Amino acid sequence: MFNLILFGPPGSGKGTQSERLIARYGFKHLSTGDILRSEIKNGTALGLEAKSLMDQGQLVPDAVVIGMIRTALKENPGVNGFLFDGFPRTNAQAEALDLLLGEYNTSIQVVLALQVSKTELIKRLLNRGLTSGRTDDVNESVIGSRIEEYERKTAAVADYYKKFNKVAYIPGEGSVDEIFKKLTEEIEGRI
Ligand code: B4P
Repeated sequence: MFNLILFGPPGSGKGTQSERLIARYGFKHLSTGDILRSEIKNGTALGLEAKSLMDQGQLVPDAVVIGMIRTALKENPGVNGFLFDGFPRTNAQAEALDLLLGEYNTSIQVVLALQVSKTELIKRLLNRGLTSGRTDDVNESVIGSRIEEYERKTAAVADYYKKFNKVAYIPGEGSVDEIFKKLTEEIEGRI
């Protein structure tokens, strides 16, 4: 199994590049953002709890997202690898993920960390907000809070994986094709 994390701030291209990586390599895509938005759409209790936090640009509690990933791993036996998109977002989530993968005798091979300037992130998210219908993309102050949450709680996740020599930094500005090429080069050097 080849498991990877696509890492980066909100708007860095995780969702965009995940789609292409899945089409190329057949990984099972696990996006905690997508799972949470589906819970909201279905009006579940978990969705209701998540919505108010997401609308303010805050992270959903660790226990909730770790539980979602535990379920997703159980529901997908026999895949050739997982692509984690938007997870882990805290060190507690990273530690939990290592333990969960250990239960299946597997681990994370690489963390691909997309690097994008703050100005470009804000521009992309506001632009997506024009068409996405995502309430967390339309308001610049909510986008600012998401970037702050990233700096405060998520950026340190890269340091956690650096200790195990698993992080590759990828410039995330330029065309989607150029960035995809760099991601595939990193993956193919490790597969
Ligand atoms: P996510 O769904 O993970 O959303 P995101 O980080 O905003 O998006 P992403 O990074 O995938 O977007 P992309 O760049 O592809 O999270 C949403 C919320 O859910 C979080 O704020 C949090 O509240 C909650 N949540 C999720 N996971 C959680 C967890 N593990 N723990 C706690 N809470 C959690 O796309 C952005 C835009 O850029 C697009 O319009 C795209 O077209 C454009 N773009 C992409 N690449 C580009 C390029 N190269 N050039 C120009 N534009 C580009």
